[in-house]
Amino acid sequence: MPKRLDLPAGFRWGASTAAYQIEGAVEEGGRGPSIWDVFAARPGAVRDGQTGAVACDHYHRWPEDVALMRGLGLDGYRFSIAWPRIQPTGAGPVNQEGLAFYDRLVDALLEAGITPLPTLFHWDLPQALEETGGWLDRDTAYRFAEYTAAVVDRLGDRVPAWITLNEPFVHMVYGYALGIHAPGRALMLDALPAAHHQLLGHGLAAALMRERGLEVLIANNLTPVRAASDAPADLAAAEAYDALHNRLFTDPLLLGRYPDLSAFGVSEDLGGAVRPGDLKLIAGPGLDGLGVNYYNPTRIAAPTDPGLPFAEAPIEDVPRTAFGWPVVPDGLRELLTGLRTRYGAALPPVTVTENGCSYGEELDDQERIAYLDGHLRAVEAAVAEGVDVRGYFTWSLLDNFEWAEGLTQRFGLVHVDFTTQRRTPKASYAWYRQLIAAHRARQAR
Ligand code: IFM
Repeated sequence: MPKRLDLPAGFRWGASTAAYQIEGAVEEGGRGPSIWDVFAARPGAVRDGQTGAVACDHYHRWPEDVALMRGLGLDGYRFSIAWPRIQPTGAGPVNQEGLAFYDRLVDALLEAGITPLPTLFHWDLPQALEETGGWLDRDTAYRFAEYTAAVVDRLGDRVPAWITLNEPFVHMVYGYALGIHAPGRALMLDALPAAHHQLLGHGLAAALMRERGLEVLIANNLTPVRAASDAPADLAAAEAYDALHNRLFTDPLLLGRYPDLSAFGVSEDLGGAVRPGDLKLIAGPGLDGLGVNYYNPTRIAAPTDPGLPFAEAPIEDVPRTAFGWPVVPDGLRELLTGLRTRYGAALPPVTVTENGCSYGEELDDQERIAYLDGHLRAVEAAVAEGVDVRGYFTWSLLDNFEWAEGLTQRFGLVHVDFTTQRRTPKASYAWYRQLIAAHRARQAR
């Protein structure tokens, strides 16, 4: 039985997924190729040569997946919309069959009493846009707004709140700076325009969603940054890393300015990418909610290589997930309270839009239960310290395609046999269901 958690009335319980990680059916329904189809086909790009071509076959099995969500008693489901299903070439005519897929999904969720929380961009850029520069090209931001209009005009009558982007930091660093995710460019600091253009796309999309009375959120991957020691060189390195990982993606949204990146030798206009008026557009009248994706803290030391102003240091003496990620639940409390300290009244209500862990194939996944319990206790502590946290969406509903790691990292509450597509709820599924039911029963009293 889950232990009692004191979370506010109306706290929303959810689970998250993303299109390329679960849908499969990459050549069906008029979908065009995405950068992930092309990247995953490159020899050596993804572990064991796996791709998202089938993944969880959710495109065909979504009714079963909605039934699993209903069984959990979720308040909300965060999924992403595949841009190449809506605009196969990233611009121009809208593919009605693509919209119809999400239309049916939204209706089924509502019928199951689950509020849809769609993300408009979770890394699967139409390949045609990569060929004109991807997010390095300013024009992609305008194409993103055009695509957003097509989606919200169809679904906005039933979907009140939207997430524009998922983890623009990870997309920029892994996709454009290091080349370990699609589109596979290794530009190091020359990748920074991809940060600005994603945020510009957010700003343009947010403006048109607000005109339609919709709520706007973004899901940022954030990490509390800990200096390896109190030595000035370590502290300065930690500050530089914090500016790059966290502040680059929240300061413009919440404060209307970029952080000081001079430690990287980068100018305030990110090498000329920022034009007059952009920051006003990005900040707009403010977000309706900040989505926080938390996995672990980061420990930073003074640089060992002259190319960057920081070096990552290991976090010692903590358990690790199958991915090797450190398990530090209190880092979530530290992150949430740190956001409030940093942004004060400018911080909108927060929703934890991702948090979870990969472990082996066992159905009796007690490690996952302990992980989730620990992190929810960190949310409870942050709420007790005054942070306005409105919900928790675990990553992930299903075991799925974990990007460069292929099908080897299992984050699901539900086990997926990728040969038969059989879904089997794990012990964590029953635990989460009981937790949600107990919370709801207390509210009803
Ligand atoms: O699977 C990813 C997800 O797509 C984005 N956030 C982190 C998850 C685990 O790596």
